[in-house]
Amino acid sequence: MDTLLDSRDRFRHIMANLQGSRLISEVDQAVSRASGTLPAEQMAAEERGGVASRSLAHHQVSPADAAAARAATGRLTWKELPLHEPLFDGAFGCSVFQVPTFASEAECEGLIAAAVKFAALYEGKGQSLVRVPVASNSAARRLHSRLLERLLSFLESEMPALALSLFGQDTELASMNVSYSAGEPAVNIYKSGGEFKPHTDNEHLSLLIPLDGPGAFGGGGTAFWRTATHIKPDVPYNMLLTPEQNERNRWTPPDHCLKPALGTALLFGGAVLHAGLPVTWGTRPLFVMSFTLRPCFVSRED
Ligand SMILES: O=C(O)CCC(=O)C(=O)O
Ligand SMILES: [Fe+2]
Repeated sequence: MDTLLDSRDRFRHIMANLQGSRLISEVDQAVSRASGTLPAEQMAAEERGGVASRSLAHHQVSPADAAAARAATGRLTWKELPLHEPLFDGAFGCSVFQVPTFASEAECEGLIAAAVKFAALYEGKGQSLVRVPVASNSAARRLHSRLLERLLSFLESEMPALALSLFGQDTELASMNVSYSAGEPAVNIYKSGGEFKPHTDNEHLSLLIPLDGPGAFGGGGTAFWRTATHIKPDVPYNMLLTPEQNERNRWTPPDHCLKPALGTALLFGGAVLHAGLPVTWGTRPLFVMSFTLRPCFVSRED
């Protein structure tokens, strides 16, 4: 009974949040750069911050990092790309959200530098996509913690209805337990020929951040499909496609391909079908993090 009431309350809360909310259609929010503080400047201020005093679900975040994350979310705007009509008001699983300038240029550069330094460890011979786990080095870990903190603050303050529907709460997200898709968070480095075939990430939320602008490579970009499969109807479909079935000439064209500016966050739910399209020249570095948040239960000794 309690559970039923809880879920009804939760639903009411979601609907209340949606009244007049920005989530119903594609809307650009007004830019609130009241302070005019640039992320790079905030970063410099953060670097002077003190020792970690609280943990962000496995991550040590300095008070300065946490404060800067909160301040930084106020300047962020977002827009929604609905992949198809939601089945009901407040269904988020079928949209891609874009948050420009989510990561600063300096943060993108820092992640590239850290990934490139360790790429050789994860690179197979002739491989055109290398996935460098953030766990491989402390510089990348620190940048990842900062981005995660910023994302959770952003969700709490700017997209509480989304947070509530995904995680079951819209506050104290940083105290929840976070788990990631295997090998993530990571920096994907695509070279010519590199691609990521269509798939779903199957976690609560995926965050992609291009670390370099669309001028740095040809081809590439993240493709999205509206439907659960990208295979033409004449191909016999099963959940585990053979490589032959998954040939590109058997794909239906993607419904969208996004190549946003460096530092833009792309956010989407775990059921959204997407792919990294083949890079034809240059290098395409991308931060990727698919994660799930669960309540942090504390065992009690009676
Ligand atoms: O390259 C992309 O845009 C997509 C990458 C991706 O989907 C992944 O790493 O899970
Ligand atoms: Fe993915």
